[in-house]
Amino acid sequence: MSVLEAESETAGTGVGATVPLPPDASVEAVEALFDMPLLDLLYEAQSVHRRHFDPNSVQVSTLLSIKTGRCPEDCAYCPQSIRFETGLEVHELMPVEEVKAAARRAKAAGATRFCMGAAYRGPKDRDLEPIVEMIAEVRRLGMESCVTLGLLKPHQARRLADAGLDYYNHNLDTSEEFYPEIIGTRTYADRLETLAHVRNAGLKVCCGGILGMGESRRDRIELLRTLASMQPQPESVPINQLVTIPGTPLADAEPFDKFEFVRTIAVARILMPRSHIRLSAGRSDFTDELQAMCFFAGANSIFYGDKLLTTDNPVPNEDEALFAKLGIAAELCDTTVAA
Ligand code: SAM
Ligand code: DTB
Ligand code: SF4
Repeated sequence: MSVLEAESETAGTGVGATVPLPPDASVEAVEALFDMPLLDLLYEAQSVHRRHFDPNSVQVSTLLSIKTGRCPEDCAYCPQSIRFETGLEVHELMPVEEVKAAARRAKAAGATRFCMGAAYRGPKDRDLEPIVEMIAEVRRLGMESCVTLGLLKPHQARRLADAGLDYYNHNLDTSEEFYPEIIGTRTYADRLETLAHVRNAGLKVCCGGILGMGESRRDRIELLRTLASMQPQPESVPINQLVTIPGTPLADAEPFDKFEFVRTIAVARILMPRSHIRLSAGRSDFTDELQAMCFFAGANSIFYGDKLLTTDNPVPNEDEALFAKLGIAAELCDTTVAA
């Protein structure tokens, strides 16, 4: 049986919830969580997780790059920046019909959320019109829709909301302090502003970061504290492990410690008890056992399909086998609206 057919009966909870920070989410308190013996931390995170979610249910999203490469930004991790020679196969915005066909294939494979990514600093108004049609098709198919298009102006966020978009993905990537080491062409404040426009337009927020860029634990703590202090907290929190791309400034970054990855997931779960925490980029590099540990730490969402935007993801067969071995079922879509 496909992993996507084995749906659990319990959909996720907590969409749009305003969650007060735990009584003490000071730097010291969050540091103390990171410092806990690993098994105590996992036990705490799993206990929180079970209060809010079915522990054997994982949300499954499909990702498609609708505009690839030639991005003017200088994000040091990214294969799609025009500033780095990464040998990427570039393409302009895909024709609407091609995206619609891909969405139909995703639906046929059982996907419940379809996410579309574009390598823009931010979209021009005229770029939004075909994207609005793509969103409408995803909704017609009865899937949740998500796009990630870079910086947005308020009227653009409203345009997307009017089109029926469910989620907007825009990551903070790291702490405010470390951020300038990674990105020079837009600021942390720009990102927070876009996130505010997205929220004000009534969209659900998908916002997370990347681990393994040379940041310190203190930076990871600050990233999580910033995410957790957003009110409401982001409904979806992707935690990416850096995928090192030859030609980018971070090509030779040291491999990231896997237990630190698990700890970061666990602390995210404790600080954002009702959010879906997504085990995102980097999964190709993880063993089954490590992924199981991430699920135990409170991760409850993945990207399903053999490609992320431009890099490899585990092939569907592997994920199906993993879910079967762990007794995990794909979460039902918690949106019933179809245009
Ligand atoms: N251009 C838009 C933006 O930056 O907001 C949307 C697309 S961008 C590729 C989406 C996210 O992918 C980035 O915010 C970053 O967190 C993640 N990402 C990009 N390259 C990555 C890599 N090599 N490893 C891990 N995550 C990556
Ligand atoms: C997110 O946080 N991770 C996804 C999604 N949001 C758009 C993208 C990961 C990209 C990894 C590098 C690539 O495939 O190009
Ligand atoms: Fe462009 Fe987004 Fe890549 Fe940054 S992460 S270079 S904004 S595509």
